[in-house]
Amino acid sequence: MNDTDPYRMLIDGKWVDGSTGERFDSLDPYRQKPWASIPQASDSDVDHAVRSARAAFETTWRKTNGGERARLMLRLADLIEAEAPRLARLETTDNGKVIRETTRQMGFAARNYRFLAGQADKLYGQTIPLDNADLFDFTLHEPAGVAALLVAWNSPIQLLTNKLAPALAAGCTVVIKPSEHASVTTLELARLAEEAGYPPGVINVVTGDGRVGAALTAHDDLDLISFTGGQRTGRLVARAAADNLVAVALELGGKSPNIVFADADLDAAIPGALAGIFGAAGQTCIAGSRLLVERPVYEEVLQQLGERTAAIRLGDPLDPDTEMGPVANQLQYDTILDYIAAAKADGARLLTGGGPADDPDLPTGYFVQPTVFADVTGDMKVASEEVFGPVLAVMPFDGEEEAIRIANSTQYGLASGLWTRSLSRAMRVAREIRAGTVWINTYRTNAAQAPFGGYKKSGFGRERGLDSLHDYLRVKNVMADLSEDVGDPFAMRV
Ligand code: TXE
Repeated sequence: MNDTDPYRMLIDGKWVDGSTGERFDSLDPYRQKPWASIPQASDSDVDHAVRSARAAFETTWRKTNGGERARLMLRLADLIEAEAPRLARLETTDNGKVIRETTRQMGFAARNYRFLAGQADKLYGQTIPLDNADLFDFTLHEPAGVAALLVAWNSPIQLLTNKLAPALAAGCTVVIKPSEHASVTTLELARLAEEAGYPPGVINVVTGDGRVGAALTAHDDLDLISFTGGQRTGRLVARAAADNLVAVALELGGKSPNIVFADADLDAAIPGALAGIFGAAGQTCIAGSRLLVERPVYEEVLQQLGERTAAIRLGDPLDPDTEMGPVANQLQYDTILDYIAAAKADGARLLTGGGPADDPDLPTGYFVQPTVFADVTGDMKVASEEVFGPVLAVMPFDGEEEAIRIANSTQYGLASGLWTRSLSRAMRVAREIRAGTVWINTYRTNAAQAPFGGYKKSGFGRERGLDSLHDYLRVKNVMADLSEDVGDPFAMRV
């Protein structure tokens, strides 16, 4: 167990156990041992959290000026930065992501709070000149209200920050529900927010499994729900939002294409392909899990990719030299191995990997070998379904048109990458790809300023960048008649 254990939830400014006293263990996926004890919230805890968020919003928070919101966000960013090594260690222990990645993610989280802090006091409306000069019209950008923020286990702080930073900048209050597989850093971040000076009720955290998510999303006093997770749960969340007519934003992962044209700089494209699928052991929503390679360089790419993949260093995720850690939990481990078996059964050619890691230096942990399948065709499961693990499907193509057709052939549309030395080709293809992100000659590169989100069944709503504020604001139009002329009450005034 660790230094702050057992953890408690934050509701209405108080650190509490669940009202039933029920708890569960969070598992360290490398040591395969329980390492933190987390409370399981009851329906009444969830209700308490939403009511406190509502009370904080209505009584004080929605009137807090943007300068104060910016100040608090900057303070939170400083605290995250100061605590980054510890937060990274905790997150790595909780979900098995390598420390070099979690360390960078903590710095990136701080950057995101700072970027949107800069907007908190610049939520300008517009004055709108109308046809009728007697009318004076302007807009106000007001906070949407109480937001439920639900996130998955693969990057708890980063996924939460994508939602929490715009929510706080806009002036919403929040109830956060982290994944039961990795709740620790969310609770640690809530502690830092408390230290930064956020008033009670503005940030609440309820922990537990899907029952808590279901109770939260079914609550009838929310103004919006923002969810990151799998499609199956995403549908349930959207249904719950529909029942209460609450706004909803969904980020549901992808099956992103990473396209290598024959004129690409392969010295850059091969590491780009590795980054796309083996970064975070493939457990990222933006994983470049389909590598499309133009026929003239297909065999060369396979050969280099196979060699580089076989040399990936697996090990303790807390060791800075480790390149790939274990996958995050037993369920994910089993799911990934099932997908590998299905790819073999479907006739994909196994280039490297293809099963549980058998290295005797890895005595414990949910380790899956980094795996590459070649000659994958569109009808195979591994070409269309999100594996969420270190499994790459490589497919050959002939020419730009076929690359675009294959790239757009799944139900998803979150991210994509393309590698070419031709600027005009890069721009042409970028316009044709139906995805919220297109990377050109890079992959898995993020920026606080750049918006991120899905096309098609990868979801809707945008995170990061200025666009992220839209989900958390409401636009109010205010129109004043300066003429003092009553006019005809039975005809619409224009
Ligand atoms: O996610 P879930 P899981 C994909 C990936 C993975 C699959 C399942 O393919 O294998 O989803 O992962 C909460 N109402 N992604 O099971 O179930 C749950 O407690 C409301 C892609 O971990 O989607 C957790 O907090 N909430 C994804 C959150 O939903 C409910 C990232 C996400 O869990 C709920 C992660 C309910 N009825 C997995 N049931 C991405 N976008 O990249 C559960 N939850």
